[in-house]
Amino acid sequence: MKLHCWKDIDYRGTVVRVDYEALDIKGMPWMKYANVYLPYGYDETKSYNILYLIHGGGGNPDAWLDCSQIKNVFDQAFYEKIAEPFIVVFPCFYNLIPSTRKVEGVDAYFEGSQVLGFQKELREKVLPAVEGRFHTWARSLTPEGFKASRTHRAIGGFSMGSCATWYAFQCNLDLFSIFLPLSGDSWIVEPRGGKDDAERTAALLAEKVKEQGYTKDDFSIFAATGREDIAWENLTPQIEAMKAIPEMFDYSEDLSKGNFHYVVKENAVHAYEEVYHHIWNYIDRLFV
Ligand code: FER
Repeated sequence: MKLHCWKDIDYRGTVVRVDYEALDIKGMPWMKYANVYLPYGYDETKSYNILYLIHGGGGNPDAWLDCSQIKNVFDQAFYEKIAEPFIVVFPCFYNLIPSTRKVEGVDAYFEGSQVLGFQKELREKVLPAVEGRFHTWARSLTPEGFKASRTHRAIGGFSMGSCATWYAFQCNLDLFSIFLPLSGDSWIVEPRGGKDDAERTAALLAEKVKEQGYTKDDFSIFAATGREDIAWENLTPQIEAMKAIPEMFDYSEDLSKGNFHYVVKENAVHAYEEVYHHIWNYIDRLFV
């Protein structure tokens, strides 16, 4: 895999904040925000591809930007024309202030329910707020407008954000066509189901594609993790079980072939500063 190397870039993108109203854990309106990266030279007369990139457990809209060199990945890739400039959105999946969560470790069922619940917020609140303010391929802020532009929209995330990415695959396939689950398995069956019930996880994911009215030609998955990452043992069995359904998940090591890829970074642990390298590695293959 290609590793990212930090480079000073003359022309940098900017990060702006988009506020939007969502619902808190009691169902009451409350204000949230997403950070939005606009590539250098953002021109509102053009239509941009867009990536939604989700934080891990305990994170927030600043986590990716604070804990990795992800901004430099985009600045550099766009400056060097490795990829066409796209917009990147860093939302937050929680519907309560993270500091009020359990501090002693992660409650998997609670985290999983937050990530699943966020799918509705993405559809109804985040996409309209962001794509209403910046110019993407969505020609209207309606379900039809988002559906018609789904090939220009990607979603990815780290850890619980990877779980969110798998949930988007199973219930928001009409919004997104490109998926980057990084260091987290699908919890479609149960927490850690990618490990404990890999076959059923893979079969259900395949079924969800059909249920949503799509085929294997309608998506691509760029999964990744690290060999020393705590998610490796959860994600790898799921990937293997998905490979066993090639009529839906057409695996290829060649990123220009198939619809399904998995890269494991040697010596890498469960951290933003490790997984962000995978975005650099995949960046020229996302919107092609
Ligand atoms: C996984 C391993 C770890 C996973 C999530 C985590 C969704 C989350 C850990 C944390 O938030 O500390 O396979 O899958």
